[in-house]
Amino acid sequence: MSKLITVLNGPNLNLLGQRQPEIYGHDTLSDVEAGCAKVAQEYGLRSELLQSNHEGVLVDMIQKCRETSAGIIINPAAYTHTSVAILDALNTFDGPVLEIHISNIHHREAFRHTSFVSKRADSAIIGMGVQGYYLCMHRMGTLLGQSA
Ligand code: CA2
Repeated sequence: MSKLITVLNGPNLNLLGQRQPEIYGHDTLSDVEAGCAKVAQEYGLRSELLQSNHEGVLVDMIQKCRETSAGIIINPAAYTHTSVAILDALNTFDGPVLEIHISNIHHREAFRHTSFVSKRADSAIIGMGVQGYYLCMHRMGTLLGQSA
């Protein structure tokens, strides 16, 4: 069975492609799911995309990854800037963790300039639109020693 990469998404990202396209673009989360699956397949990996608007549910999802997943790609959305609980959960996960932000958080309000998750993430991609998810998946392929 091929290794699973979990792509976790935080609050409001279910609205991707439906609001604020000037910041987040036109692609939906379903488009991202399909794009991630395609790149994962190139590396002989599988991917699943999950989204929740609730901090505790995201913590539960991360804990489950300890048993199911070889790597985590995470866009924690607003919880990026607030959640010690998500950071603590990620610290219990042994595999690679890659952080992605669609927008360039450093060009935005000061409260978006800090990331708790970056304390744990092995790398981060910021401000490359949804392409950032696919770049993270390529990086997962490399980190997990899979050839494209
Ligand atoms: O740029 C990113 O990916 C963010 O993680 C997105 C979060 C924001 O709180 C972070 O500071 C940066 C917000 C996600 C909201 O997603 C929406 C998508 C479409 C329409 C409305 C919200």
